[in-house]
Amino acid sequence: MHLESISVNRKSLLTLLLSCLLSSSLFGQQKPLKLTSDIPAATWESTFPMGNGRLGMTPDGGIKKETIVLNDITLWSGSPQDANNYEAYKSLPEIRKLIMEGKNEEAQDLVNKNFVCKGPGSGGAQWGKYQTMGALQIDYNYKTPAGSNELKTSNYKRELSLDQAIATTEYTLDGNNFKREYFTSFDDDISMIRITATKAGSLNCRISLNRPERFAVKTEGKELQMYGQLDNGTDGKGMQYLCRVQTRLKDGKLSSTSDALVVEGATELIIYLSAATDFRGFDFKAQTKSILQKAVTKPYALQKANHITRFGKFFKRVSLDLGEGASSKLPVISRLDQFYQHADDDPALAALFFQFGRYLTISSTRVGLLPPNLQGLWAKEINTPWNGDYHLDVNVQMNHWPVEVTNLSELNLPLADLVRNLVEPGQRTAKAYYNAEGWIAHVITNVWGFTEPGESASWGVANAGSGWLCNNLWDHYAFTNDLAYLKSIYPILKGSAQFYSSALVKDPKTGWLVTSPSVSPENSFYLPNGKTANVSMGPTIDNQIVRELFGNVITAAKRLNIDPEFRKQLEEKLKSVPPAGVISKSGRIQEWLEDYKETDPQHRHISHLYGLYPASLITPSQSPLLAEAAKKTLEVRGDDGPSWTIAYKLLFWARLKDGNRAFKLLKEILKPTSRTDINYGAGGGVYPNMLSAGPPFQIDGNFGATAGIAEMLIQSHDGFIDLLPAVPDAWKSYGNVKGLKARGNFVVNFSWKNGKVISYRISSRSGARVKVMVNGTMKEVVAHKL
Ligand code: FUC
Repeated sequence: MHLESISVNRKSLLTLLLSCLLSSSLFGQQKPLKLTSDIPAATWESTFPMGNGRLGMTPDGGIKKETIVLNDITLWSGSPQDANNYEAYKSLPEIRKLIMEGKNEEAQDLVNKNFVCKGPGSGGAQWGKYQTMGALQIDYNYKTPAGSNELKTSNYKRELSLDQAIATTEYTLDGNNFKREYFTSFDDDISMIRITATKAGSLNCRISLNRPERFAVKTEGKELQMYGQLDNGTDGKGMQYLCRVQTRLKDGKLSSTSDALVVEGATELIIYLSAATDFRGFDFKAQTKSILQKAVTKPYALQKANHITRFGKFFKRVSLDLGEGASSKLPVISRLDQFYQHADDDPALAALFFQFGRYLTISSTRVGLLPPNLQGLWAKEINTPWNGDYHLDVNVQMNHWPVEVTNLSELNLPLADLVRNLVEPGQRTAKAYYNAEGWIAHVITNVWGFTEPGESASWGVANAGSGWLCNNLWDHYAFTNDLAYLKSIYPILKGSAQFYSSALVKDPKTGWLVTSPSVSPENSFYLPNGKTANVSMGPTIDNQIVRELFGNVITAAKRLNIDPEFRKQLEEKLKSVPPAGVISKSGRIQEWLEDYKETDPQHRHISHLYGLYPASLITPSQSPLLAEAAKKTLEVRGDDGPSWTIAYKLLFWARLKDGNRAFKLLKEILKPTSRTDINYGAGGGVYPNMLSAGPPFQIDGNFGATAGIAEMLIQSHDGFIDLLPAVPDAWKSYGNVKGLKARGNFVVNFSWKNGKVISYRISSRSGARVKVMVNGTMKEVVAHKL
């Protein structure tokens, strides 16, 4: 077998070379990856987000007054709590009996009474919230001529460079060019802002810190500090945080008031912001001090270069070129407007959006810390929507869907850490409610390890959360082949499988083993008596998740050569787990064990297609009938919804190999919007900063769409690498991608023209053999050794 780096045929290669020579856009070159705006951000949703996996910053680029919202991914109110109802298991037999008798609404009443968490759950202060760290405010004094209040600025520009993770604001005032450069350093772990003016000594400003609540500001010499302690829901002594600000000036003078730093007559000003919390006992006071002390003495150019290099180690792993766009040079808001009208004209916007998703992953999580929450790590408020927590019925999983395929593998590990911390509390919950072995987490969690059912039966008793998380953890192994990692997560996966294995009940009608009680997130259905309920047994998503989890644990036990007894037990049980899908009378995938009519046929959750994506239980080649039924399901659900829903639909259609339909959904998700009200129905899109709008801002739509674009270009869930499985007409003429990952730890580069792959290169560390589908032909190749 020869090493494979093929030329598909000479003729097409010649055509390609020729077109490279003739066209100004060189093949394989990525377009500049920038978000731009020609006005200051009037809303937070127009600010460009920056983050180094811990610290976040969103400057609005204001000319007179600049507000820079600050974040630290660990800043949470609330505290650990035990909200288990230890009597709940006593109601379990009755709840299950009522469900088996078709009295779901009565069962639901009983769940609400005895089978939810104790206390207010996610509505309580102990649950907590991911909160903003406040804001840095810079008030500029331009010393305008006497009597004139007006600032006549020109050449205003804000930019965010995705490949450097640096934002800038520039403008001219009275012939003086001002420039601000911002980054959250990947090297010094500090936020930095460098402000320059071309006219010597013309920079005057006041620097202050504030927060909507729980903050105290003071200066200590030339250092500005903000300290606060959040509510923990018990004795008020919750998490503490500290921000320290110091500056470095070229020319001019720095002074301090009791609560601000004042800069006069500088030509250059560098602001260093060091911040931290005492999450997990972190010595935040000492740490912020030593970080700051080191940073302020370093040459700025070196700091900037080191930041770019460290960030680039992640970002540069993948490049994507889909061709030049007609409006590539325009501010992002105008590009979005035009894209919605004429999506085919700006393929570069899709590439930009894809890379923006990767940028957001790199910026919002880091190894050893927390996974991105509902807002990544960017929150401007105290009362963050849905507490800015972790939802386990799609949202946190979606946040991780692009991670492996877009070559950011290690950024999946913070999720594994979060899940590891759920095992112990989840064991208590498994016992309290199901008298079962293993561990379970239901539908929501926080940094405090909450695993109990939510406070309402209608959504809170979903059984699939922990199994779904485990399947996400498995993906990291599937993509990396890392046996040491598999060994480390095996106890987590096994514990989850133990839960389902001991908690499943036999459905007398079919003999299948199913969960009970549970819900299909967060939908409800009509009972034959006309009443409605959410609670049922064996909703399809649970069956698919259990099937996948058992399969993964069986494979893991084999690969690790351990646990033969448990493996056999699961193999036996798996025979009675319901199939990947049941086709309903209407030709769709049935959402519940019974063919109930749903109360909301266009419900935003499409949980019963879990088997199609992210799992590979339903594929057009292996299970064509189920794939057809999945299409019908999607047709009835429609194409709209909150942005995460649209992204999920994009992924489904990509798996169904319908590139044009996936592209239609990409267009939907890129619909410009400014809505920030809480929305459960139609209305998703993106804000002027390209962050996704549920509305309100919720980052899963960005991550889901990024995974979706990848899934249109490459798939590897069916035992082979499929190149260009769902390419839409709009991207057919030409494209080039480098660095995507496929399951089995392969790195894949390829390019195409007129919808056909014209060259590809598959590499791996082991130089393994792999099957690859190229232009409809299956090949078996040996990967290049990395
Ligand atoms: C789930 C979804 C909602 C929203 C929330 C954060 O509950 O049903 O639409 O995304 O999470």
